[in-house]
Amino acid sequence: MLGKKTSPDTAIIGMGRTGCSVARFFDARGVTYVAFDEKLQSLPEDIHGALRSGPLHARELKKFSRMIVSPGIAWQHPALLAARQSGVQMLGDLDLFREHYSGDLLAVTGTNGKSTVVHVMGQLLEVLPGGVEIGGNIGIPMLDMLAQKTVSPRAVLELSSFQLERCQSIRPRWAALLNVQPDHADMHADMQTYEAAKLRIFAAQGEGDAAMLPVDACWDDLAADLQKRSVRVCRFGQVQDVTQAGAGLLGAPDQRRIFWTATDGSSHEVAIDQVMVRGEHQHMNLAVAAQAAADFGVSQAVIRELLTAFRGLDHRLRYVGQHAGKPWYNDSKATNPDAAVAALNSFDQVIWICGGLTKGVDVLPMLAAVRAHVAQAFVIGKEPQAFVELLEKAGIDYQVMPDMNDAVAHAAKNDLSLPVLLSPAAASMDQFSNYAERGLCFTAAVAVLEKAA
Ligand code: UMA
Ligand code: ADP
Repeated sequence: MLGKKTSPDTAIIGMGRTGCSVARFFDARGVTYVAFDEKLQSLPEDIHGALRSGPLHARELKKFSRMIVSPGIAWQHPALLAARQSGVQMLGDLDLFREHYSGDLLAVTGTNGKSTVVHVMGQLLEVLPGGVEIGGNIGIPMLDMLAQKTVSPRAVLELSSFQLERCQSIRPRWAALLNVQPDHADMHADMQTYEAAKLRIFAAQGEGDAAMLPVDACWDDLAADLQKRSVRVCRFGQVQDVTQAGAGLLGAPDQRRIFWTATDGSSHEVAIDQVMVRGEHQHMNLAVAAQAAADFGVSQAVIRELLTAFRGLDHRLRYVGQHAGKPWYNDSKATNPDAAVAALNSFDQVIWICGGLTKGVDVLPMLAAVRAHVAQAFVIGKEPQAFVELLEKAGIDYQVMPDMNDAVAHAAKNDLSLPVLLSPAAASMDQFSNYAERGLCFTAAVAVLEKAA
């Protein structure tokens, strides 16, 4: 499909990490293209193609026969829509990856937990001969994975709804949908469209493939459809006994265990008190990763060892330390309400730092969790109103803070020796360049407390 041409019939739209990796991929194969970006003024020096900066116009895009569109550009962007309607083929980098990768593909999607699951799967599958590559939305553009001298015989991709939405076809040998929760309402027309994008992960699966789905009844029809297509379906969730799911959590809270199923049908467990990460949501993520590893032949001993050694990823409900008489937790990656609810539910009572960009998502569904677990709140972000309404409704004492440093300083002054939890329930880009910068700003402000003490 990749022909060598002198006059480019291919456009790359969006020259962020994805667009640049597509450009390098084409450069390495002698494929010519024109790169478009609405903001960038120049390309990195090692990229050969020409850049057209400025607003995208349909009349210009219609001159190309195909486009590789970056995930961060709205699929409904008027210029893209018009070009699509006039017959221009639009693909994602995932289509190029699928065409050029011949190993076993494992893919993970869902609103929350993807990076954690992909990371743990990466650590577990690494022990197999030839190891594993991980990439995709986790931050490693997937075509970069193909640029290495030796490419592993298996790859795990974290896939966002945006990547799945613009991919024509993908057939992972093993695929997991972790959950679908409200997020990205500013980019998808509605929840149905968002969910439909995520479900594309299973669309081409058939005999010999495996799918993991939550045990909740809302996924029963999808499970039945996949089974009709001879896909091996494994459900996961919190259950009473191992006959109800292939993987998940078992037992009362004080006797909770993570379990998964080996290929011979035997069930395996790790007790929660041996696991370092906090929160049922994180334990469930470990169960999914354990199941993937078991499906691909990783030994039960290795799975158990890794699950008990895993400390969690940075900015995902990570313990920062004991400062000013309180334990501090960084969950900056909680960029939507469900992630923050999962964090709040992991504690009895907390002092909560929240706020940022809601991306059009309603925060009021957090009401019950906020009432149950928040003793006092500090709201950051340039649009505090939604959080103010939530906290007023919940009857929780709160203050709006100009920035993270103030929020941390005020939280430290609280007399209660409760944990302080940064779990914003919102994106960070109003005050930070990304969630990681927000998390680092939080941990730096907490470290200052230590010095001041
Ligand atoms: N641009 C335009 N017009 C637009 C929007 C963007 O020209 O209307 C240009 C920007 O100027 C910029 C480029 O497009 O130069 C940005 O491209 P991009 O937003 O697609 O970002 P990438 O750098 O390619 O990163 C993407 C993912 N980003 C998004 O989906 C928003 C990264 O996920 C991913 O790690 C990377 O590809 C490699 O696969 C980040 C993310 O925030 C972590 N993902 C979202 C999330 O997890 O919630 C989905
Ligand atoms: P993603 O890559 O999907 O954003 P991460 O593993 O980076 O997932 O976690 C993002 C946020 O979601 C973190 O705050 C994390 O604690 C939270 N989280 C992880 N798993 C779940 C889950 N199953 N339900 C709700 N929140 C979750």
